Amino acid sequence: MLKKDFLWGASLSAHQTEGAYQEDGKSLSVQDTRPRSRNEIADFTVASDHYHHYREDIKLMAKMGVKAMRISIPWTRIIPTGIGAVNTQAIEHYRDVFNVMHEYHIEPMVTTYHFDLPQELQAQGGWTNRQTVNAYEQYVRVLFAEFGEQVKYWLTINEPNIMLLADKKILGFIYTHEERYKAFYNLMIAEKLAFKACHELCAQTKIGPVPNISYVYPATSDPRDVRAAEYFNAVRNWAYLDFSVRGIINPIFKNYLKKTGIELAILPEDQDLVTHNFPDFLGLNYYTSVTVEYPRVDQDRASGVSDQQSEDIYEKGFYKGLTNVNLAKNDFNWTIDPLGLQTTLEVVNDRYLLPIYITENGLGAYDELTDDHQVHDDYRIAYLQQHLQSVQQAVDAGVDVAGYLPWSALDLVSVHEGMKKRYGFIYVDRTETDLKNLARYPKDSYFWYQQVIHNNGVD
Ligand code: BGP
Repeated sequence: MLKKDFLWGASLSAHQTEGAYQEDGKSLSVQDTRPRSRNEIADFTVASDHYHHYREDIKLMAKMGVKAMRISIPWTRIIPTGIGAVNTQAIEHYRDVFNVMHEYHIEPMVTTYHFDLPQELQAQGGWTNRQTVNAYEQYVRVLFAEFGEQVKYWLTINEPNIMLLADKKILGFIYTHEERYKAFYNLMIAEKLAFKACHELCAQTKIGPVPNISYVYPATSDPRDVRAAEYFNAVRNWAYLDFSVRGIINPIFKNYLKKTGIELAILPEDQDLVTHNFPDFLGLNYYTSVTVEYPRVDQDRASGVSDQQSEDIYEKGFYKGLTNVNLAKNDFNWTIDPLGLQTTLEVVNDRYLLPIYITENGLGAYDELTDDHQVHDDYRIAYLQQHLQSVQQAVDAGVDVAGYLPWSALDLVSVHEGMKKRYGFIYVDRTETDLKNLARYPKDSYFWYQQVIHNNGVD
């Protein structure tokens, strides 16, 4: 049974929905400048035009019955130069967004940063440069001071693990091994500074990290495969949460780094910050599980280390991802593993014992709008239903899951696949190349979720 005050919601990120990419003083982020095909550039500049449709979108969310809505604020709107002057027009915009949410009794859950670093900071080394940490601290202090009264739930940095491991796909460039773990350290310090600033500036507010956590399975019981899974669990999952919640560098991760030529330690001047500032809850994004084996043959690494999809994972001498043949796949070849969510929740609970909000979970698919403006997305309903059953089983097993905010509130531009891959409860009428009229149409899953919220769970 879910708690009476279970936080039902839905999620979005700014750069995938807002558009208005150069309006009201916004500067360019790495999402605006990363290399894309021509069609895709047209995509991101307008996206779902949520910047101009937010009133309508929030109203539709309210009608669906959500109690919370996760959005992100673009750093490039608040502080266009990355560090320095604050853009008051942007402050007014988000003040109104939160006012509208409150009008409809929706709690905002706000991600401070979702893959969209100001280009100006990227040009100076981005997360490999410690200056970016100082800039982030200034930025989040502005957010907490301006919106601390309006926002009860803050999320720090969206999926730092996927951002670093799938760098090519998400950011458009590849980190060297050294750079990746320099950036890891700076991101983790930045997050600690956000915990500290939030607790100092807004006492009524709660803050948590938001990594993508998927339990990693060994392909077989061959002890080498089991060790491969242990390594990848540490590199992909625990390194991040151990830093945030326990204030340590995960030992298996540390050993992995050492074997690859990197000595990572918390700097003496950061020690106090790291061991005294912790999250109030965990935000957790989950799409599918991951399966790895010990790599028996050496191969070239094409890009990064891993992606959400297992086939891309490779690190010589440690692990190699492979498709789990026991699982079904979605339209885009991602495996579907609802039981994996239950396992992930139970393991995360076992390790960290904090309330968990599922801040992303959903199915990307090719949706079709009928002539009478309906979308019969029974496949999405099936996916969400099965994952919610897993959430409820985890809760029955003692895990404190406090909310569910699936991806996504409305159709948006997918990170990997543009506009053709849809996740929303609400259809946005446009295609990859044709902006059409951007009208909003609730899908079948919208009405299904309305009922789920009303019943406080699924059967
Ligand atoms: C997560 C991101 C989201 C979202 C989602 C789906 O990693 O936080 O921004 O995009 O993945 O991925 P995709 O859009 O590639 O299907």
